[in-house]
Amino acid sequence: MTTTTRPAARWKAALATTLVVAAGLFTTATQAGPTLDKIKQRGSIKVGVGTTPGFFAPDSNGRWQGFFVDYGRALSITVFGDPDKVEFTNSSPQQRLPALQAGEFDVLLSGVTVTITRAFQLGFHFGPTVFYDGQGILVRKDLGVTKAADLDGATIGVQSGTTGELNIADFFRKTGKKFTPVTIEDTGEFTNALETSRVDAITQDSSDLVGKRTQLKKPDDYIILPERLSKEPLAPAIAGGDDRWLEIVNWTVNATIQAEEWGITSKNVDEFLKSPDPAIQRFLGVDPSLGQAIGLDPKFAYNIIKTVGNYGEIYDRNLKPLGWERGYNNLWTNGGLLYSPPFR
Ligand SMILES: N[C@@H](CCC(=O)N[C@@H](CS)C(=O)NCC(=O)O)C(=O)O
Repeated sequence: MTTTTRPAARWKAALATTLVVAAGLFTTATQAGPTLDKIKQRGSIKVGVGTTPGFFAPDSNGRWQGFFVDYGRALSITVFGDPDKVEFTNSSPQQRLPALQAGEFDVLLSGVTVTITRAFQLGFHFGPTVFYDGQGILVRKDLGVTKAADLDGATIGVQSGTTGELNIADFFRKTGKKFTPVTIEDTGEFTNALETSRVDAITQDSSDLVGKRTQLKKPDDYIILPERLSKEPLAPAIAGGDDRWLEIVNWTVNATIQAEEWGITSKNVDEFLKSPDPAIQRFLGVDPSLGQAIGLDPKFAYNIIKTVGNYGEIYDRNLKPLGWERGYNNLWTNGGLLYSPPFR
């Protein structure tokens, strides 16, 4: 055996050094970011939300609760190590994207659908999809309608600024049927239009309709038609131009999904601190090397799981009471679409 370094090995060593230097530069570049700087200076995260039971709604004490709200608290934990350094504000579908662009929010957790024009034309970035949804139609039962195509000639309420406004027009164009859209910005007015028979039906993400139906005076007088007219992958939305903030959003969501995959919950997370699995040790910060390498508190994932729980716990706490099945919103290992990239 010779100890002389062969040319190929030397070349590899040189390349490795270059990569390490490049990685160093890249890390520095991703540290800077206008949104994250602003959040840190302000001492809190500004989150735009909707108002739908289960997803985002203030409780009787005025404290915001819900599936998306829990992701706001998880973000607050990643940034500040505290679930409550976050301020939730309701914003209409029409107002929220311009407000995000204007810097009034740091992130929207309001059921925003990822679309290509929102990415390219409007310059928004999206975190991982946290809820796979589809557009539904809520209709008065006494119309005797059982499928969307039966709504030929109907008057349908749509919320301005939503993908639903566009999808319903596509649906009727595609099927060669007619409808009269009534475009409404205000959410209260939107459901009110259905109750006062100003419209025959309203269309929105089914997540929204399921929650809003529970708020109607006579929910049993209305049904949600079985079809889903579109794909509505709902994800956290942020303004472009802050890579590090985007990665914080990405990996905060991923942590909740990865924890569920490993069976780590808010109840048993302390048991997992004794796990011999090096991947789990890095994930929970028992081995701090991962957190140190990425410049986050090595305990960030542990703190999220301990405080708000894993994806399944967040889902069950907020959405199970409304009768939601996991469906697509299940782990890839259970036939769903949720899949976290590796924490390494
Ligand atoms: N996913 C659709 C619709 C989003 C949407 O309208 N979401 C509902 C909540 S799920 C909302 O913000 N409603 C207004 C409110 O709740 O105040 C989009 O991105 O255009």
